[in-house]
Amino acid sequence: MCGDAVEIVRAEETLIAVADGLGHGPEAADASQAFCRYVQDNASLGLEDIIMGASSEISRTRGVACGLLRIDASGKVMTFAGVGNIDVQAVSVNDIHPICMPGIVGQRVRKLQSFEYELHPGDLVAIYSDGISSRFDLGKFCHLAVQELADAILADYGKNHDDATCVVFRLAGETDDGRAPR
Ligand SMILES: [Mn+2]
Repeated sequence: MCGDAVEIVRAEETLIAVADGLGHGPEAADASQAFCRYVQDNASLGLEDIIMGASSEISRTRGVACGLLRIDASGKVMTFAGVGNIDVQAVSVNDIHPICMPGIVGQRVRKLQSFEYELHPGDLVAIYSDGISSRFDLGKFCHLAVQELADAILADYGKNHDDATCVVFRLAGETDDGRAPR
């Protein structure tokens, strides 16, 4: 069983959740899936409220590391909040380097912080669990369509002793120089 889980809630806004249950096997999967259910049921809350609420909701489980990424209805603003070893890389005109707070959701979360960024058409963003080595350079994969890109990152940088998750999106619309992004 995969100890990681992903939830993507698409309404006016888009919410992407990546969770890595502590350890591996069924108990890790139980934790990450419980986290994702909470996200699905509470997708309209603020990111920090989702994480705090989930932390008490899943306290009977081993707990998870998580990353939550929201793209607003305009598609122009991205917000991120996370706990533990979930990482984000982006190729954008802006510097997008959010960090996760220390802790384990479901066990102890002391402090949360969210990060807000402006997005532009063509921006490419990857959010991934620590089963993917963070040494990869997302910019080198830019020429690929998003599914191929996620597959390539998993194939080239997935660790073989951990569950691995990688979600990639590219913002649609016309880029500033008039090119349509792939
Ligand atoms: Mn992991």
